[in-house]
Amino acid sequence: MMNEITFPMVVYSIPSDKFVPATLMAENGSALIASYMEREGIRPLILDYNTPDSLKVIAENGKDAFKQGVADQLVDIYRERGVRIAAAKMFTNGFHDELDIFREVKERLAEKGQHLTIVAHGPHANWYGKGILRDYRDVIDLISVGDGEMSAVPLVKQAYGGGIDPDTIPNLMWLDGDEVRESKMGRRFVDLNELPTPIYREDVYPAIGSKMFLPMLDDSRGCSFGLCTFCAHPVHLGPYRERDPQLGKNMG
Ligand code: B12
Ligand code: SF4
Repeated sequence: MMNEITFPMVVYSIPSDKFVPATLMAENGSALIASYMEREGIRPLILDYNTPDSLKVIAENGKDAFKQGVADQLVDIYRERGVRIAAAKMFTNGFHDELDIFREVKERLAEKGQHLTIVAHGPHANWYGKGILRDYRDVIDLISVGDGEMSAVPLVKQAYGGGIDPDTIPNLMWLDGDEVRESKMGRRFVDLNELPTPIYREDVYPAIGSKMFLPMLDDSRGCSFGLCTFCAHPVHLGPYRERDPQLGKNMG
């Protein structure tokens, strides 16, 4: 039954050397997707490791021990709740550590016959998605490109239904043999005026109490200029779209 499904969304962007204080801010995109999940009776669980507690453990025990602790915790949660699909937000910071953790989690679950599908999203997954699919095919199964609003719920429903058919879900990339494929549904862009309120409750987002709580107002996405060669925003965020300023005023 759908209401017994837990959908975990891991947020991990702890850099290998210096710490970036902005990682301590509450995570906007996962809290937004959590809202779509709850509407459908799916239980979202945001596992945000960008916290002061993580830094304490790293300072006291070192990074390897910390990573091992994260992997152990994820294995326990995914086993206990029979998780079949999980999300991994990927920033450039912490990218390789996150891969190490998920590789171990996948392997340990597979040893007990539990297959885990991992969908990567976020800035690093968007920019380097094709390379990630080819180079880390043992870890990452799908990449969510751009807006996740239209793809997250169907992915979870299919994962617990008859199996995932990525061609029926927009904004996805995956590896087919050695070729990177994109969904036949193509790219879709959400209407920002229809965005729900992100969920920052502790039962959904257990680490929220230790985050800097400055919620982001998603007032625009995309870029219609799109000519700056160094910039990936036009590629994955699509054309410039604004949210009705009145909605922002009401939310405030
Ligand atoms: C707002 C913002 C911030 C805020 C974040 C606040 C918050 N509460 O989340 C703050 C100021 C904290 C911040 C900090 C930093 N940021 Co910043 N930030 C942005 C910005 C402008 C918008 C991000 C955003 O909120 N988008 C809207 C939300 C709703 O989208 P989203 O989070 O991407 O979520 C979508 C997907 O992830 C997906 N999704 C989510 N869950 C799931 C689940 C499933 C199953 C699926 C299918 C999809 C899916 O759907 C969501 C909705 O569409 C982006 C640029 C951009 N326009 O993307 C840069 C950007 C993400 N930031 C960047 C950087 C570098 C940083 C910092 C490292 C800066 C610094 N030196 O301190 C820190 C690191 C923060 C961290 N967590 O590690 C880079 C990342 C580069 C990279 N490759 O990693 C970006 C891309 C800007 C840039 N071009 O340089 N940032
Ligand atoms: S830097 Fe990127 S987002 Fe800004 S105008 Fe250039 S292409 Fe658009």
